[in-house]
Amino acid sequence: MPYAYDPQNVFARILRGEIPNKTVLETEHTLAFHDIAPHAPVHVLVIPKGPYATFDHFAAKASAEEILDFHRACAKVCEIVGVAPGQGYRAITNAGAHGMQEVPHYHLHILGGKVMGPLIQ
Ligand code: D5M
Repeated sequence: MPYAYDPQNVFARILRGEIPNKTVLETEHTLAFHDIAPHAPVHVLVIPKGPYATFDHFAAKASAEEILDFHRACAKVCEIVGVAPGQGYRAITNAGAHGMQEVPHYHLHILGGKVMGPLIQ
């Protein structure tokens, strides 16, 4: 099945400026902002600006420039919010129904500021 993307998802609306966000970092291809319902003292979402629904969609279809920009932005976010270098963090992504993904635009959660619980519950 080909990859699909819903342009009405909430992160697409943030990227179009239709919904406000608390920006941590913006680059040419990437936006990072604070999660609206944080699960930890630090909870930042990093998203590509391109229309990618999941991690695998992004990894398969984005350009090398977008992929590099995204990961360099993630590293910069870790530095800005003080988790790396530092006490560390957890970076996770959910995909699809089994991953319990709520927003169908690829995003990496960067969580920190406390010791995380077990990964699998
Ligand atoms: O996680 C989706 C995440 O997106 C979840 O932690 C809430 C967050 N969210 C939803 N709407 C907003 C807005 N408007 N601003 C910031 N954060 C938001 P998932 O991995 O898809 O389950």
